[in-house]
Amino acid sequence: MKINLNDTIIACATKVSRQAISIIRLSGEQSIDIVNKILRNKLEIENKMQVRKLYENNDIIDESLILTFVNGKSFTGENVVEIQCHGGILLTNKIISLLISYGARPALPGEFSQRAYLNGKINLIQAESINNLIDSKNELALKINALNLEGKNNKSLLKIKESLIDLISKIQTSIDYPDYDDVEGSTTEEIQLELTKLKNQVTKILETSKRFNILNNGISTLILGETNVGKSSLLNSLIAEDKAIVTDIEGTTRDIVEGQLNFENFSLNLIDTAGIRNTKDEVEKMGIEKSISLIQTSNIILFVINKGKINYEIYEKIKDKKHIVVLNKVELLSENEIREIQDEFKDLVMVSALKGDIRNLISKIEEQFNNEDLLESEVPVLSNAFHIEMFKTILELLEKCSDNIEQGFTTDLINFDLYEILKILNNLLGIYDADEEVIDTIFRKYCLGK
Ligand SMILES: Nc1nc2c(ncn2[C@@H]2O[C@H](COP(=O)(O)OP(=O)(O)OP(=O)(O)O)[C@@H](O)[C@H]2O)c(=O)[nH]1
Ligand SMILES: [Mg+2]
Repeated sequence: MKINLNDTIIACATKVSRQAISIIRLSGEQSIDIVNKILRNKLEIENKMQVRKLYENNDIIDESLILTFVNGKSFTGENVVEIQCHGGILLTNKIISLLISYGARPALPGEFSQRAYLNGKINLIQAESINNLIDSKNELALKINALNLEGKNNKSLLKIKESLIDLISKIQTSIDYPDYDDVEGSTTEEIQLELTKLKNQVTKILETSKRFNILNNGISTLILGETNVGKSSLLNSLIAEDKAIVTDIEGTTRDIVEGQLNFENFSLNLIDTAGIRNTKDEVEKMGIEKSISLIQTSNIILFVINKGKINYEIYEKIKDKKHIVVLNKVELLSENEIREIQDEFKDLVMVSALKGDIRNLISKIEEQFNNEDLLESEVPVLSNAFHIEMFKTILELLEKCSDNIEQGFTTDLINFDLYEILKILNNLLGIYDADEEVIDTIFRKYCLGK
């Protein structure tokens, strides 16, 4: 369905429920006219807060604070009216229905943000960070999403774009003026150097984004080990809740049990699994297979061991992934026994899930996920899978350009791919007239006086 962008749209920005105030928002050319239909004292066409009585035919239905945004000074860039009416399901719905009957159309999900993007008020990444801000699970994610919303990404994206346009225009100039062999920076070595710089920047963006997304969505943390080592006890102790069943019977946990643990700067999505052992029980076997298959998708593994309960086969599978070896039931071991295990696993962390003594593990986890640097980083952070794909395509195109130069292809072919990249960047930034921009740069920076 093609949506009509000339419509004036309406939606309740707050939940429609029994509450002190509901905020009904309209956006579009007709916003003020439509709202005026339920007022006697018409709205002034200004950026202003105005108090008005609302009417249904001759009956007063409410007195509300109304905010008007005109001359592009709104979130969407269109005329916007926000009615802060008294809350209540019936009243809120009545006002919305009345305004729909006077010409407003119910907004589609995200349509206000979509209009803001189309009118150049926000870029795609900012639009995404609105969702993320609302869904933030921890303080750091909240701060980073707020910075993205503010447009922190713009600066860095614009810088990349500037380097790209610079490169395109140098190449273009050397194509257009083949006799003029003095266009600075257009030798193949210089172009390769610029491409490498761009590739490094894009790779950094993809890496930072990956870290941020793990942080934003929760770190998938697998608790793995032999039966009876205390995995479920550890889960319960970490989340301070009796979520998983704990018994001294081997093979108690057969399916996964999940729990969430929020730190100030990150969250763990904990997954307790079926203990690993040789078993004839079909259900337990399936549980064990599931535990092992989760190794691939987890971000970190807590490999839980006890004396004589170390599964080396599993350790081989996880040792090259991010992991922490956790020696549980440490209070049952002598110093000698501990030393023997420590000789094998230098970095192990000792805990007693039963006694709730898990401080060492918490500190180790905090060390591993110190993400404060993400806040300072000037690198843009992408959280939408589609935007990440766009950047992966940019990287592929840059690599293709490098390869093409290496193989001696002409520079016009390279510029063709660079233009593609520019289109993708412009799309993210909400700008469309790529060609004009390049021409602008040629004339301003590389005018050859001909
Ligand atoms: N002494 C001591 N006992 C513990 C500790 N942690 C767990 N246990 C006991 O060890 C037994 C097994 O604990 P679980 O948490 O069920 O072990 P599990 O690894 O989940 O076992 P499966 O689900 O069978 O794989 C229970 O009796 C717990 O009370 C600990 O730190 N110290
Ligand atoms: Mg268990």
